Amino acid sequence: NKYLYKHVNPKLVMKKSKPDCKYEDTLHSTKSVHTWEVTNQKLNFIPKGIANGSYTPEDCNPAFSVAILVTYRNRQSQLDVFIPYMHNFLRKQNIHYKIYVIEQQDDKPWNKGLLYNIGAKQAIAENFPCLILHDVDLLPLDENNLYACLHQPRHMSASIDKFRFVLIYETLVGGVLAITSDHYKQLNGFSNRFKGWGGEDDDFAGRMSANQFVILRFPQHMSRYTMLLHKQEAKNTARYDIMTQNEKHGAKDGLNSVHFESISVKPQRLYTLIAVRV
Ligand code: BGN
Repeated sequence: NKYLYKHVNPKLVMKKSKPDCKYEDTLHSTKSVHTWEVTNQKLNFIPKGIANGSYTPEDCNPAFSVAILVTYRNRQSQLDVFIPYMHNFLRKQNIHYKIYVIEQQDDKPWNKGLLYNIGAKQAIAENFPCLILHDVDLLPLDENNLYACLHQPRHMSASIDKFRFVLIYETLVGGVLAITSDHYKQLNGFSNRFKGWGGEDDDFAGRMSANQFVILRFPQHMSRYTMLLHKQEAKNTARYDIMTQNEKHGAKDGLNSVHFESISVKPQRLYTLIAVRV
C-alpha cells in the first residue's frame, strides 16, 4: 500500500524463523466488524502474551510498532471498557503496540496537551517510531482501520456515532490521531497552555498546517468509532485567546517546555500507567 510508512521499533529483535506479518487482508478486506459483535467480545477475552500493556504477534514479524497514548482522569468505568476492547481489536492487526495511560492525578484544570507531551516523551525514549493519540471514550468499529502511522499525520476517528458519523469540520484532529514521533518532535508537540476542555487539538492542527503537513484520513466507513457516554468537562473559556496568542509562541511552548510537579511510571499488565501531578 503506497500510503504506508513502514517502521519497526529498532528495539524489536526480528526472529528469522518467523515470516513477516501480512497486512493486505486487513487493509483491503470489505468485511467490517459489527458493533455488537466486538462489544460482546470485550468482556470475556483478553489475549495472552501482554505485559506492561504491550503486545507483539506470536507467529510473524510485525512491520508496525506503535505507542498508544491515552490521556485520562477519573473515568474508571470507561477505562475498564476501553483497555480490554483495544487489546482485542489491536491483536488482530498483527502489529506491535504498547498502551500508555497518562493520568492527571490532581484536581487542577485538565491539561491534555501536557499529558500528551509527557506520554510522547516516554514513548520516544522507548524508541517508538509512531504515536497514536487516543481519547479513552472512543472505540474503533472497523478492523480495517489499521493502527499505524502513514507518511503524513492521519486523523483516524473521522466518523463518530455521536456526530452521526459525519466529520464535523475539515481540520478536526481530536479523537484519535496517528503521527510519527519525528513529526511530533518537528511540531514541538502540543501546547501546554490549554487548561480545561477544548482547543488544544485545534492548536495542534494549526502547528501541522504551519509545517505544511496535511491531514490524511482513511475512507469514512473505515474511520467509524463509537463514543462512550460521559458528562461534558468544563470548557476552557480562554481557549480562543490562547489559540490566537499561540500563533506566536509555538516554538517555545510544547515538548521543549514540559513542566510538572511529579511523575511516576508504573507498569501494569494491560497498560503502562504514567501518573502525573501537573
Ligand atoms: C471543537 C473543540 C475541539 C474538540 C472538537 C470536537 C475548541 C476551540 C475553539 C476555537 N475546539 O469545538 O477541541 O475536539 O470541538 O469536540 O473548543
